[in-house]
Amino acid sequence: MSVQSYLSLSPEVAGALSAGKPVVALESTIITHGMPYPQNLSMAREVEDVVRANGAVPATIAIMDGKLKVGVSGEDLEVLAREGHKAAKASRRDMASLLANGVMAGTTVATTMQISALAGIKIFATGGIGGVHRGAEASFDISADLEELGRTPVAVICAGAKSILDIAKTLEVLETNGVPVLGFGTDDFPAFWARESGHKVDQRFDDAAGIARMLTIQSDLGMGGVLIANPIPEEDAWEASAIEGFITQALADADAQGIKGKAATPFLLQRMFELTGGKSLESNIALVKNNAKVAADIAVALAGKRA
Ligand code: PSU
Ligand code: MN
Repeated sequence: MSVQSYLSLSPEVAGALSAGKPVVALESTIITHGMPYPQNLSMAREVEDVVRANGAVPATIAIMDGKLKVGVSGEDLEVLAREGHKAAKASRRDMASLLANGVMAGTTVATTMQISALAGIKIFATGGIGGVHRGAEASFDISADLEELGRTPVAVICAGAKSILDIAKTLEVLETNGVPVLGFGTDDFPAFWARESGHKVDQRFDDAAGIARMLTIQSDLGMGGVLIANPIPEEDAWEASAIEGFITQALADADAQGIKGKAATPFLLQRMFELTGGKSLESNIALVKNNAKVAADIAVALAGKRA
């Protein structure tokens, strides 16, 4: 069967894509594994609303009913949010097995990029990407997101990488994989809850039009993904020093409980939620919405260039 036969596009997304209208992909592991219910559901709905309010069509992507769904319905969003950790977490290697067994799954950044590319979507907004975990020199735990960014031509708008990861090593691997790391209005690569990590981005762009020009050239050159790092809004940001203690504690807890592999990121996010009395989640939701806005602006600028 053709690749297309595994895809199921909502009528709205299919219509927008064939008309050349701006579309922004959204991932679903953030719904199933990244946030607790019911905040995950309200976040998912609000982020779709932000994309619409800024002139683009949202396409939340998930694996459901034996299909790669692009633009899940309101009911499907609710099913994903309630299912939470009972759903699978789909990375690149899981896709064929999940489809073969008809298993429901949230899609990670890597898998959402893959499915976006199959559907013809160029822009994708999320919170934070996976990266090189602290201690990776022993565990070898490096997210498949970094490899996918190197090969799949989709631009990912994120708030950087969380400092539960090793940000310096994450940036090194992105460089090895040939991934441009752009700062949106910043020279410093943001650290998710904090606006700065102390590490530089490759290039800074101050508006969506500039990014759209860059993405057009990247595509003309036949190159892979681009990472666009957009700092969390000032009013929702933490000082790096204020959050480091919680991160150290969360990492120590993961170690003590022997949490590793694909369970690591969801566990650390949940521990951060508990340790910060829910404040890490409020910031997380704010930064995802901020990324959705920038992604919609870039998608609109790109659609204008093609028109
Ligand atoms: N970071 C977050 N929230 C998330 C994730 C990362 O703040 O929900 C999810 C994304 O889907 C990302 C995945 O692609 O975790 C990375 O998982 P891993 O480290 O196992 O590759
Ligand atoms: Mn991993």
